[in-house]
Amino acid sequence: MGTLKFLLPDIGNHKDIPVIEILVKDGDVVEKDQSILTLESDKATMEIPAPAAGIVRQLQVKLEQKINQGDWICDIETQGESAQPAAAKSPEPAAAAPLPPAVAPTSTVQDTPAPKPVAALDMINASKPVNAPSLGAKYHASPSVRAFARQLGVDLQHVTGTGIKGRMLQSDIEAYVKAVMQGEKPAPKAAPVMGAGIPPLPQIDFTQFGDTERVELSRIKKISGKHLSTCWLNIPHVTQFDEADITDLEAFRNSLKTRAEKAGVKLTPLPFVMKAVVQALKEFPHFNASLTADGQALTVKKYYNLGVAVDTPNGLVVPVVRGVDQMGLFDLARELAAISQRARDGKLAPDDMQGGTFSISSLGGIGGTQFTPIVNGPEVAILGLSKAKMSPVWDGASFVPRLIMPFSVSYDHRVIDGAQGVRFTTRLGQLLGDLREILL
Ligand code: CAO
Repeated sequence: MGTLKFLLPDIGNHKDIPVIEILVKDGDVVEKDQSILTLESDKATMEIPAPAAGIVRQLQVKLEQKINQGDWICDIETQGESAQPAAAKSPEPAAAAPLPPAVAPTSTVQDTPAPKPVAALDMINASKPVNAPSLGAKYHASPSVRAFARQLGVDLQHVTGTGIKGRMLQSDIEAYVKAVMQGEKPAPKAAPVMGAGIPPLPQIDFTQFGDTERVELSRIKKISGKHLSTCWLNIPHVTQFDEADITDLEAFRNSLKTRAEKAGVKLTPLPFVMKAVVQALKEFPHFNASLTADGQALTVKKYYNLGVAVDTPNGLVVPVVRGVDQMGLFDLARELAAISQRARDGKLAPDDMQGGTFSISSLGGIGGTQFTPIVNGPEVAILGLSKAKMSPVWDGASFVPRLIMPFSVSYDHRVIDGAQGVRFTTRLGQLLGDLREILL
C-alpha cells in the first residue's frame, strides 16, 4: 500500500483552466485511466485520468477553480508497492511531468463553434473519436458522460443538464433513466432509428427484477456477433429442411475405419458430406457464388472452398478447407482435424478463414433435429447438419430401420429461389443416400 500524490500533468500551454466537473469524491475507488476531472479551456474540454488504480484521498480541487500544471489534485492510495512514495512526499517531481500516452488527457470538441482550436488540444482531439451525432454531439457533456449515455442507449437530447452552464453530468443521465423507468417521463419513441433503419432493442434495468451480473463476451463472440448480425440483416434468408438416408454412407464409413485408423485419421460423416456438397455445388453453381456489390450480377466461383463452423471454448469460428474437390476422404478428415484443433487452440491465422465459397455447420455430433443456420455472407448458402438417428422407413412393403440425417440449407433469396433451393436439397439428399452418384 502507498500513496501517490497526483499533480495536474502537462496539458499544453494552458494557464488557469477552470475545473468544470469533478467526477470523483474522497473515498471513491478508481481504476487507472478513469476520469477524475473535466477541465475546460475556451476551445475544448479535457478529462484528466487517474494515473493509477486506488482510493481517492484529499481531493483538493473545487468546481470552477482555475488550475495549472503541477497543481495538487488529490492523493491516490494504491494497493501495490509501486505507489511512488517519493511523489507522495514531494509535490514537485514525477507526477508533474508530462504523462505517458496511456494516461494522457482525453478531450472532446466543445459544442460551441470553435474559431481556432488551441494547438495542443487540437492534437488530442484529432486522436480521439468524437461521439456519434445521434447520441448528442450538440450537447454539452464530457466524453465519459457521453460514453455512459451511449452505454444506456440514452439520447442526450432528452436530458436536462444541471452542471455549470447547463453541462450534463452522469447524475443527469441517471436521473433521466430513473424517471423513464418510473414512468415519470415517456420513454423515447423507437425513432430515431439507427443503421439500416432498425430500431434498437429497449434498454431495461434488469436489477429491478433481481440480481444480475455483467459477463463480458469473448473477443471472438464480439467479432462473430457483428458479422452474424450483418449477414442476418443484409441477406433475406429462407431455410429449406430435408432428410438424407445415410445408412449406406455409414456402412461405407465403417468399412473404412481400419484403413482410416492405419492412416492416423478419424473418419466422421463430415468428409463424406463435404464431397457430396461439392458435387451438388457443381450441379447448382449459383450456390457457389456471391452477389456483386451492385446487386446486379453473380460472381460464380470455379473453386470449392468449404467453411466449416467450429465450436471453440471462446465461440464460433469458421475456418476454410480449400480445394475440397481435389481432396480424398482421408485428406479431408486430416485437414478437418487439423483446422478444428487450431481453431480450439486459438491458433487460426486470418488466412485460414478467408476464401470460403459455401459453409457447413455440423451440429450432428451434439444433437438436435433441425436448425436454421445463418448464411456466412458474402456466400449465398449454408448447410446445417443435425444428428442422424435410426428411423423406421416404409419401403413399400414394410418398415425398415434406416439411418436418417436431418439437414437444412439456408440461402439468400435474392440469388436462389424456392424451387432451386428445394432442388438443391433434394439432390444433396440423393448424393448422401448413394455416394456412387458422385461418380456419374
Ligand atoms: N449424426 C450423428 N452423429 C454424428 C453426426 C451426425 N450428423 N456428425 C458427427 N457425428 C458423430 C461423429 O461420427 C463422432 O462420433 P464418434 O466419436 O462415435 O465417431 C461424434 O459425432 C463427434 O464428431 P465431431 O463433432 O468430433 O466431428 P465432426 O467431424 O462431425 O465435426 C466439427 C467436426 C469441427 C464441425 C465439430 O467438432 C464442431 O465443432 N461442431 C460444432 C459446429 C457449430 O458450433 N456449429 C454451429 C454454428 S451456428 O452457431
